[in-house]
Amino acid sequence: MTWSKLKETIESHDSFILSSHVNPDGDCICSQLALYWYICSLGKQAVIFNTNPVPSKFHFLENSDKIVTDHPSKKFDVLVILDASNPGRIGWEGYEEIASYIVNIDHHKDNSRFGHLNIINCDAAATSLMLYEFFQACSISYPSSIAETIYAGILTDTGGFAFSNTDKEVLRICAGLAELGADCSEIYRKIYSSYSTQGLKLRAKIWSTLKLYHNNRICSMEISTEQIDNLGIFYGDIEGMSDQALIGSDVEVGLFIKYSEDTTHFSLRSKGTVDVGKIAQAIPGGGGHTCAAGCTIDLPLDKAIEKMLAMIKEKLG
Ligand SMILES: [Mn+2]
Repeated sequence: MTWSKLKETIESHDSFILSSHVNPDGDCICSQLALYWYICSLGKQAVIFNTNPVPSKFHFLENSDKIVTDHPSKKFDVLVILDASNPGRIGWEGYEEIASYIVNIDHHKDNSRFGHLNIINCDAAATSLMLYEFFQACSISYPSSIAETIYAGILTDTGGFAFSNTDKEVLRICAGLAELGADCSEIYRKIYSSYSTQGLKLRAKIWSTLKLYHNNRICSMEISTEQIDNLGIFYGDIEGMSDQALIGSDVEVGLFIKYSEDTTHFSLRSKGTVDVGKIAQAIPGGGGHTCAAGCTIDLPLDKAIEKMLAMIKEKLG
């Protein structure tokens, strides 16, 4: 059984580095923090290293201040990559050299199984939910702070229990986490009602760029990296804007676009008629799920939008 293999791997090594994908979301951070807690609880050494910092809305999570963005100079026994489907997603170089054994725990269906130990469950609503399964399978009991962390990871990867990956099993697990001490409304408030003043001003700017295409079936909003930098906020603080592009009743595909002079990043959302994961995968380095995906096209904004709209229209018919 794979979970016992993970437990054995942790028990038989001493030092661990945990990493996840660029622009980390709630599931990245929460799955890392849950595993970090377990490794530390055994008296072993663990470092969490991500390319980008933790968005401020997740600062309430225990040990989120321990996550570093400086590439560690030392080597570790084991590298665990969580919630990332291929090494390109982690955004840093030299992952093969930093540890001799690589574990990948993930739920993306485009996973390339690049680890020595791959624990991949494409049916799991979140990687954090897989950590819940690990603790269950190995009878590992954990404090309420970790129930809160796992709950927060599931909450964010299901879009606040709104995406189609929310099912009775997810709700049952979350009810169990609430029983263990996760305060549902408090966690929701901290994550979803936590915008900084600058973040709100930026959101107003983004809303003003709304455009509709293809009989209102495609909606896009955009922001330049220059505007983001000028307001001095983290990319993660505008993470939820991609979901906002999908709230129109006629809209089937939503796009949230971040662009610089010659590079255009798309966060894609779908209500299910179009598999945006497939669209993102067609672009090198892109990927994701049926209803939520991302990719970067190395073209200026207008050319990149043209290319993206053509791909979506072809699928929408
Ligand atoms: Mn995830």
